[in-house]
Amino acid sequence: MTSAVSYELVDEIGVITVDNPPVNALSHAVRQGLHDALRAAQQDASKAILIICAGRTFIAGADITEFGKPPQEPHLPDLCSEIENASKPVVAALHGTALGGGFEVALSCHYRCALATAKVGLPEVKLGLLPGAGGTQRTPRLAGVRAALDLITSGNPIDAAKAASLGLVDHLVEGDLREAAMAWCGELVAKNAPRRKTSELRVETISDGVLAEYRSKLAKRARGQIAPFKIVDCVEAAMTQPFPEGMATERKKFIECMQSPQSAAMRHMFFAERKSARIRGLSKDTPQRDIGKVGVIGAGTMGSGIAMNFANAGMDVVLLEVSDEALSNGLQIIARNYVGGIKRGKFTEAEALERRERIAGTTEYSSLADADLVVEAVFENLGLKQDIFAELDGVCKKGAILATNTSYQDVNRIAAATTRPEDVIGLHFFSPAHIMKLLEVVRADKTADDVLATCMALAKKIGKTPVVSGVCYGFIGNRMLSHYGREAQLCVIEGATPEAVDTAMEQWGMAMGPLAVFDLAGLDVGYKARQGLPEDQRGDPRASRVADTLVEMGRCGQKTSAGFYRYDADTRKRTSDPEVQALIEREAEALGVKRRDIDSSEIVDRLIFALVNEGMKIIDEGIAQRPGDIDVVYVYGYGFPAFRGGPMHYGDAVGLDQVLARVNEFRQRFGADNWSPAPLLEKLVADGTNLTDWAKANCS
Ligand code: 3H9
Repeated sequence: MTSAVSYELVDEIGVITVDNPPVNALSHAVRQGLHDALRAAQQDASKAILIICAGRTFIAGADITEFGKPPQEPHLPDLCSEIENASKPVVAALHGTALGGGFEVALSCHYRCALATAKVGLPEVKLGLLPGAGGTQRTPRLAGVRAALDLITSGNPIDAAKAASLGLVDHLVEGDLREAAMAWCGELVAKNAPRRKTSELRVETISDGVLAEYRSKLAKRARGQIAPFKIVDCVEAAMTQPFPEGMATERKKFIECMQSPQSAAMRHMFFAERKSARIRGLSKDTPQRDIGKVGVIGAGTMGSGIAMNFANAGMDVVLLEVSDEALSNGLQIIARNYVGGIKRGKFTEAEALERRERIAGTTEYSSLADADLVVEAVFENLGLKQDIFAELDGVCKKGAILATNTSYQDVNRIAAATTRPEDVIGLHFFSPAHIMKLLEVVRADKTADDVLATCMALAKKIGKTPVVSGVCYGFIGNRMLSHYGREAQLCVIEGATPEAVDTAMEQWGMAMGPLAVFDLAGLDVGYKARQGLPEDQRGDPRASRVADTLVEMGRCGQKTSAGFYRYDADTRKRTSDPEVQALIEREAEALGVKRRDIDSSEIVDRLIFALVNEGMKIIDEGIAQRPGDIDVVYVYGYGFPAFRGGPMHYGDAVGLDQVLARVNEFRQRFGADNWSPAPLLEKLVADGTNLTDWAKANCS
């Protein structure tokens, strides 16, 4: 055995226990230990073998930290076939999350029992992979082809009851898992239960048409990704090939995925997301403040969505507005959002009601006196926000956290409006706030450590992915976006149509093209933000020229059914508008811009390298703690494709020397105002290194 796996013979049952915290990942020590224990169990007096795990979960998958390193024997597929070919019945006892390679171990066992609270799944696709230890061959044999396709291409776990209904789990148990599993093993031994080899089951066949339909659905749902299509190929092989050949097909395609840049990008995202929760200079045991009651100021779209997050997580919320009318509008937005959630199957009617009832309305600041946290979400005006914080300073209890949802304003100046700047922090939600995963947590100069630690933990509690940002105009996400958006709009003025720009970016993998995003967010939002800035800080006036004119024509985007595009009032489908094209050509002429053909590779490079270059400056200034944090911001907040790993990972994957060469080319062609290479980019290229290695040495 190894330190990660122990074996004992108890009442005729050979019990193999995996104990490899935190999630019992299948490291080399676990695979070796399982191999050794299986051998021992087959040589002693045991009549059945039980595989069970210590700690919080059954095996949660292959050890992702070993990927990319030379593989060491025993390999997982071989171990799975050793389990299946064992001379005695093997039973898996599942709790927690039996995922990926862990679930494949269970599928190789002859019987599976699970606690009702357990979840099972094959999430490899989320790492740009496919199940590589028989998952694509054994799942369709047990659950049928369609269920296997849904489970493996989505990567989403299912609960034990669903797994049992699909035939993936045989027996649900309650109470103490070990006791219940031992008792069931005893029953199986008593009735001389046979060894049931999953590989020997027949696979039901489905028609080619169904598979073709599945592939065409995936072409939309998983645009640009390779793993989901290889998964369908493997499941098809389970239908058309004998088990050993099917396994060979799976192996070949697994290796292709493992060696793909897409999987490297998605594995990077897995670790970046977990790392982004760590705050440099803050110990893990920093005390946290209790948050039971939350105040939200402003019942617009943002404030209402923000309030729902806290109510959904079981907290009491007071929503404050200046007038009864505005308050009632906000409460209606909330009611509508809950109805939407019921329709989408997010929660039941009763749950929605309970959550809604946790949100009380008020027009009195005194109602916030006992709130543990207040989030201000009024429109972007520094003076107004400072007035609100001065008022909160007078009203709120000692120790309350005072947060602003500002997208752009200086959190230090907002904090300075209070006598307790250490309690002030930025919590920047993304619209729609009750749905989007990203939360930028803005650490101001005087924000106390326990305030920051509390907000990071709270973010997790309300289901967000938090990323810490320092204070600067637009923080991490919107500061970078202003460069991306500038290039998108300059491409339009210089000769590309809005559709050409959006299509190029969507085909590259962005969830939505930039101009369609502007229309969705409301062109008036950017317009007002620009008007609020001194002229010399409004950026390249050529870039916003078309958007400003559209707003002045009353075309504010989707909400007015017209912006860069025209929108169908019912379906919100966008269509191009000749009127906008004529406007673009007029404005270009007025600006003296000679229009030309711009190909999609120039569009993509200008927009994405503008992000990478600004991201480098943000890292250099310490606004972001590490490059991976920026990637998390972009993937979770801006629709950047996870399979490209976020802008900073993408820059590294392309090669920083290539990025710098293109940035310098753009500087020559378009001027140094918009294209000054980041000093960190120049330094890393001069040093012959990349961002990943630099981050390992410089960012904790
Ligand atoms: C696979 O199995 C391939 C096979 O088909 C074929 C092979 C041939 N490996 O998420 P948490 C770490 S692919 C290594 O914060 P939670 C994680 O980094 C794999 N480490 O906890 C973190 O470390 P740290 C298929 C792993 O309770 C710590 O554990 N499996 C792995 O919120 C705690 O993680 C998956 O994709 C791993 N597999 O969630 C499952 N998993 O503390 C991936 C976790 O240093 N894992 N760590 O930051 C998960 O989805 C979640 O971690 C889980 C727990 C739901 C298990």
